[in-house]
Amino acid sequence: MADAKYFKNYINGEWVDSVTGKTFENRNPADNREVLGHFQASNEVDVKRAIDAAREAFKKWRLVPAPKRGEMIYKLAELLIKHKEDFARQMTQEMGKVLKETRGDVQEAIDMSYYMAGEGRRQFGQTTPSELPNKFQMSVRIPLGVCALITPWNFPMAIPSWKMMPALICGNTVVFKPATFTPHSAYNLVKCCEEAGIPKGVVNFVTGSGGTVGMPLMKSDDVKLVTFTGSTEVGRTVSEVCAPAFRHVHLEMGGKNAIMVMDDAIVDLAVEGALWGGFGTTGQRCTATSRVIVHRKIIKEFTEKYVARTRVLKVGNGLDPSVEMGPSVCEDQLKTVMEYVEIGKKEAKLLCGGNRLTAGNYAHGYFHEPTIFGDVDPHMRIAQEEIFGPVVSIIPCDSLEQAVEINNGTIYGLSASVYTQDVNKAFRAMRDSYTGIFYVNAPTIGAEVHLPFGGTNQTGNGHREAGTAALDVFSEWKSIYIEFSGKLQKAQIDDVMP
Ligand code: UN1
Repeated sequence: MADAKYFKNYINGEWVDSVTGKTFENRNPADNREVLGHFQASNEVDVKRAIDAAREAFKKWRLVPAPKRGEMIYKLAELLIKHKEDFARQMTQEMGKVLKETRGDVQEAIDMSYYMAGEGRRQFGQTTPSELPNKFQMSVRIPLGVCALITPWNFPMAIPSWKMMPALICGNTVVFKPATFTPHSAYNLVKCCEEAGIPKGVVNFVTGSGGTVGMPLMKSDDVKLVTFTGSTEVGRTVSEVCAPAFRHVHLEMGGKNAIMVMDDAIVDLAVEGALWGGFGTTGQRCTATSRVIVHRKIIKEFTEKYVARTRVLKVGNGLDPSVEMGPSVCEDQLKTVMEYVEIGKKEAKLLCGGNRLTAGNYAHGYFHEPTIFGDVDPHMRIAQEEIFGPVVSIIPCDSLEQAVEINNGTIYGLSASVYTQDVNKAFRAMRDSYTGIFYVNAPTIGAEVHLPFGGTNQTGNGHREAGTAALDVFSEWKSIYIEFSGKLQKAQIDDVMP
């Protein structure tokens, strides 16, 4: 383990040490004895250098034709394909989710790169008639400048790509601060940027903590936009720190997502959905299904089947292809899970799971049994607060209307779904659920890159990433009026009617 690799920051096209001379360890959550690498514990001086490099590089990058920028991003996508298997394995090692899912994570970055490469030839604006004769008008997108990307550990390559690719295609330069639990996946992405020929200073990479790297990024007047994915609590801080300068802030935060299972649903399908939505990524998705609202007429059948399937889920090291659920990402996250399980035991009825796993191969990892609570009241803490772990609450309901009301009754609004065979119910649930994402006969996870991703209420601040909506985050509109009348014409004042 002593030969674990030593990784550097990437500033202005050079791989450099932090001025602090300090590093932090990246460890495997499935076996915390395993040190995977040493990463720079950077500070505000490193951050300033990265911002200066990005500001300087912006002068040229914004003038590179967008289709050319797209070609580089396309090349980056091809490099991700080439390295997909290695990157997936390294991701499983550093954050624990199973190999199938980490392959999906890299694939999502590939998808986003191809998608945004294409935007190099679109980024459409509007042309519109003028109210005056011999006058032309249009709107065009312009880049903002330096963007700070502060990204989470649960989708270590996908989510950075949701931010980086639209930022770059719009002509911005970036300083990328990845989560401290997943610097290796971030490094892999940045290495591909370098190899794809993205010019020096356009993508800068600084590792370290939120306090020493994230905070100076948020406070810098040279940063035009901060895009952050993480907890609602930290998002509030980002918002507050950026508010005095009116710095643009894009936030993607917590969720308390629900599946609504109606009495006409195909129960087996709903069970599979709740299993994947609840325990995929060990419940560590902002879109994870943490509530299942089930019609009383079928709740017995649903619960029995769901519990039976959950009991046999194989928990373990995500590199083992037979494993279905990996560990929590770290000790703190596991503690949070355990605290909520204790709260749940007092509030509701424990149906399965409920314990940390410590025997045998589990001894050095952050493993917890997939856990289900029944008889949950929608107002209980386990039904209201984001847990970010393998804990699901089953909440009974008597009608679609009641299910929707329960679904809407949290401070979040990311994703929701309904299982029903009745098209009328499906459309009503779709219309009345106040969430940014909605599924019919599918769980609350599984978004694709070409539709907007984000949520209502305290999940977000009104923006969306992915899809063309991402372009609205990473560009400003400029409206342009061109006179070819050869005279002064006055909008709203001249009467041009014959
Ligand atoms: C997240 O929930 O944290 O929609 C991101 C999905 C993935 C992304 C999830 N494509 O499930």
